[in-house]
Amino acid sequence: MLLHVRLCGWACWCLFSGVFSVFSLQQRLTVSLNGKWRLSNSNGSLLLPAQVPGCVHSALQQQGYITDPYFRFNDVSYRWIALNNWTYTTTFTLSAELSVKQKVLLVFDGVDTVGSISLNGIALGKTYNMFCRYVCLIGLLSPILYASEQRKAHTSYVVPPECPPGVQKGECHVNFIRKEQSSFSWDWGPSFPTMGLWKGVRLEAFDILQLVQVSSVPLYNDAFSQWRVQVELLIDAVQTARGQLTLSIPELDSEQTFQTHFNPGKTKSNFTILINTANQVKLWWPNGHGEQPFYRLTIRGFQDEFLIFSTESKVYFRTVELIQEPVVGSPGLSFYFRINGKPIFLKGSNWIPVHSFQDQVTPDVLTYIPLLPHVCRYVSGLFSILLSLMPDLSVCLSCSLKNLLQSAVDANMNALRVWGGGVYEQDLFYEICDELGIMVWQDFMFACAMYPTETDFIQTVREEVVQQVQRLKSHPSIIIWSGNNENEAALATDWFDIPASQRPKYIRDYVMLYVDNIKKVVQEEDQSRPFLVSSPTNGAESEQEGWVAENPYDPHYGDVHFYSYILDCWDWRTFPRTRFASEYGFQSWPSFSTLQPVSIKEDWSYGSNFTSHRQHHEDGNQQMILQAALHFHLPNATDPLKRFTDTLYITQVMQAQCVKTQTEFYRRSRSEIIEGKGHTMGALYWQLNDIWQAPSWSSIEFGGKWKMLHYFAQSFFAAVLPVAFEEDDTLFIYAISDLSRDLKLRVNVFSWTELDPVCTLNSSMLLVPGGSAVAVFKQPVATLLAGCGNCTRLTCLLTFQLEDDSSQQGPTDHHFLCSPKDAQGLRRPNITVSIDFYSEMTLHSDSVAPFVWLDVGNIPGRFSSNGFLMVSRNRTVDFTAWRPTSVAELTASLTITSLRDIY
Ligand code: BMA
Repeated sequence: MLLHVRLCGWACWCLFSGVFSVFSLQQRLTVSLNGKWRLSNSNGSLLLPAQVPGCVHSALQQQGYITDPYFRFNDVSYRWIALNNWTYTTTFTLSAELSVKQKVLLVFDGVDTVGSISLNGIALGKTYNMFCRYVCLIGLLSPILYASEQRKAHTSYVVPPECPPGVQKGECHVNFIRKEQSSFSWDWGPSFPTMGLWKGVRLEAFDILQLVQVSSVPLYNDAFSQWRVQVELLIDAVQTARGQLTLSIPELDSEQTFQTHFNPGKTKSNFTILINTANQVKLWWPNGHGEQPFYRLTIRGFQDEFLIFSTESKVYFRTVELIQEPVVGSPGLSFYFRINGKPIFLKGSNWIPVHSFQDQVTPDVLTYIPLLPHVCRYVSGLFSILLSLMPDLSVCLSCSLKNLLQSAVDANMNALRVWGGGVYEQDLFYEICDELGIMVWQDFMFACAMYPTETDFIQTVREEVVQQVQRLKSHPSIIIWSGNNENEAALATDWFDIPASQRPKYIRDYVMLYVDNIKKVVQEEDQSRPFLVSSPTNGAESEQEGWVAENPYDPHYGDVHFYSYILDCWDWRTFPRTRFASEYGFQSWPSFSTLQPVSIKEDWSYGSNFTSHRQHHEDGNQQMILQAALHFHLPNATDPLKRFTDTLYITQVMQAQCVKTQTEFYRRSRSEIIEGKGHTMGALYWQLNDIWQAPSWSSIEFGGKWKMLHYFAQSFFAAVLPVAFEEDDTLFIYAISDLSRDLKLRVNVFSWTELDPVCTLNSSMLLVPGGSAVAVFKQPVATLLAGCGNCTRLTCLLTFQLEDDSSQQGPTDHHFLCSPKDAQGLRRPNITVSIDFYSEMTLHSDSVAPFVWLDVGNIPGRFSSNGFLMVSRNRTVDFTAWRPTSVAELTASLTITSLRDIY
């Protein structure tokens, strides 16, 4: 059989005819068509092998037609690829066994994006939506040309934005194609409008019926104090058949059998299994609040006592509620999540696509490889040989889902928002989130744009939503569905200069897409979790106002996105005291070792063409420098490379300190209402990860390396955290705790010139209830300094920590009494280091050193802490390598930078 896929994009289901006969379960056959296909461009001048799943860019690179698409300016140089049409072709033999089946389906799990599929020259179907599974043959159209044609055909009114801002070097009209919206460029990402069979292709052949999809949703009945599990089966049957279905969760002594019948074609049926109340059900909890236990659910189908299918899946029990109710002392409504009845503060960040080419995202489960001291000592030569034989691990680590999600949890996050301009992530992503206790705020894939509402567009979106909700709803990690990113705000605050007379039409379109269709479909498919129409939104209040609130950024309602690059980020008064901060952040540059492989020497200055090419946010490079200059001396080295790397460093210091200040403000606003605002219950900064090597808001670089911000996040998201701030020259320190604890505070006052504290203050023990932020210290700064040697704001700084009876609880935090650029007595430190065979690094410093940054270049791995304030002579830090390394390699690669080293 000759299978063609001309690219444009869906999952097609193609039906092959078969001979009727009755077979049992064992005769269901699946034949993978993944592997090597042929790929050609429209005039046939390029013909090459291509891996499926994969995309055209990856195939061209793998076959040596192009070099690394991420190198220098290749995002623009390789635009020709997405302006062409491409055809994927394969041949396969239909085995005798397969061809006698009653039904044979050709299934495409993901086609990117607009395509037509033919088999032996016969057209089978067309694809239009990257996010749908199609059953059918594929030729792919240029997504850029398709989007532009769709735009041209839409003559009655404009659907903005027409194009992204010039600084993004992107392509236009991405809102006209159901494809990853950021693939046409974003303010942190390149334009690589991909094409390909980005998920698997297979033949499915069966008799009688096959189980296409199983999902299960646990529901709790308060009145009866009983759990039940709603099981939904999507069954494809060849003919009407009667049968029995048995659901069982043996560990909970629960089993039920149902008489049922299967109709021909694809049908959905729901069954509910009641959980035996004699059992104590173990609940799934978010990270930091408990375990993530699951139970095995077995589903068996019988016909005439013959087993015709059997499958097993995991069930996790938890409830989720989004609470929007009046708040005492505050106008508006609360906005927080209750999991298993417990209010939970969401700590985390926003997730964007891990790679421009999704086929290069790896599932890799990292095994940490510690240095083996004895082996190392004697066979260090062997290690070098091993290293040279290893594949380039940094390539796969960069895209490892496990590595990124583990990094989120290791930074004490309990939530991630899968942002609406990317992709619905692969199953593995949600499975890992289930296992790690990461709560997922799941957007639907619409962002920063208006969308068409023609019938075919709405139809494909409805299919997309049905498929995605059915695929994902069994995951306890997903705690909310959210319709879009910032489209309510775009309408409310008129991003696209829509004339007042036309506004009602756009609002009608908005309501039609997100409320009348997406919301309705989601609620038909899943009643077990809340749905929000947009982010940011005023939630229930937006609904009252016809779904587009006058001000969706109102801090008294819903969630808020807040960015300000110009205002001083050390001044917490500039931040909105919102109910829930779902986006906020500052940019920084990744480290030199991340940039080096995609650049050359002439690129390594802050004013180079490369540096401005990779910056996709208007004035971004300048904003970082201006923000940094508010509190720090800027790098002034005469050596151009040192000046460049010092500049990368200072942008990371600035970002880490800014996001720390803002996050601490949100966490300490949890229990208070001030001037009618507060009870903040979420802090998700923008953004966790990067799609390529470029400046962005991320805390993890492309390649998996933690920026200084990510090390800071480990502290500012800690379960127990002390936070200091000033108001009218009075110093306040709050104890914030996710857990109920008796805590006391210790404050150390240091002079910038000395490594021993000038004085120490201790508070008495106080009960800090779980889930609260409590003031534990209040003193005018002048009084505090007067009692502490000759300290002034310019000569001294504070560190502080919480302790229980026996030990320190949570991290040590710091508070500067002036900008470090004004600090008197801050000297350039001499920091020496020794590294042992366990990759433990012992640092020795001869003076106070702020923002001490350890960097081992391109050795992948991470430190136990980094970017810290060194106020002691000695400090040990562990380095966990993600591939074998040696003391010699670490020693040769290690650089140490602190604030005073850059000027
Ligand atoms: C928010 C996001 C993204 C964007 C980020 C930084 O608006 O939703 O669209 O990348 O800000 O500008």
